[in-house]
Amino acid sequence: MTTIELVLGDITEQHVDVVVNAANSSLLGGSGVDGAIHRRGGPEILAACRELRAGHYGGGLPTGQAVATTAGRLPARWVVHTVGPVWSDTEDRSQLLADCHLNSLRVAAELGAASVAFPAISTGIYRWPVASAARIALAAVRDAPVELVRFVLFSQETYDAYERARS
Ligand code: AR6
Repeated sequence: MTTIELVLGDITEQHVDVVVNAANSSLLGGSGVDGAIHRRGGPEILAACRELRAGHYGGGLPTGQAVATTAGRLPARWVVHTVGPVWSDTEDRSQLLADCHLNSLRVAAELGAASVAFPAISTGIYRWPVASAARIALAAVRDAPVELVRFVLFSQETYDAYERARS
């Protein structure tokens, strides 16, 4: 049985095995949670991302996929980078958002991680409505291959949406 926790807070402060980053396909950083992770984690994370781009991920990380790096100076052991879909009014991209969660958990389990913290992927710059994102995320982690999944929500509004989607 996986324990699912919701907390209001900053994902860069979480003492878990894996912190999931809502990255973009370049893997070379951005704003929002991506910016915070690189800022707090230090240059080791970017160096590891550059190596990935120089190797298997020369074309970038496709939407819905996930890949691990060091967590640098973060209290976590690894960062798993995933790329959420940009919200679309005309196309249903829900499966890609579910895939972000499923693939991040698979990569975490392959590393031997027991605890994973997720941000509210795609709900910032990528404009996914938070009530919908919360439903998709919570459904995707239901049978997670790890002991603990913690959603770290950065605003009360996002926290409340996840709480509503859980009940
Ligand atoms: N801890 C937890 N959640 C956070 C933090 C934090 N420190 N900072 C922001 N959030 P976003 P996206 C929340 O925009 O929509 C980047 O530039 C934020 O309030 O970070 O998937 C990437 O490089 C929101 O609820 O990610 C991509 O280009 C959630 O994290 C693009 O943004 C996600 O917001 C990805 O957009």
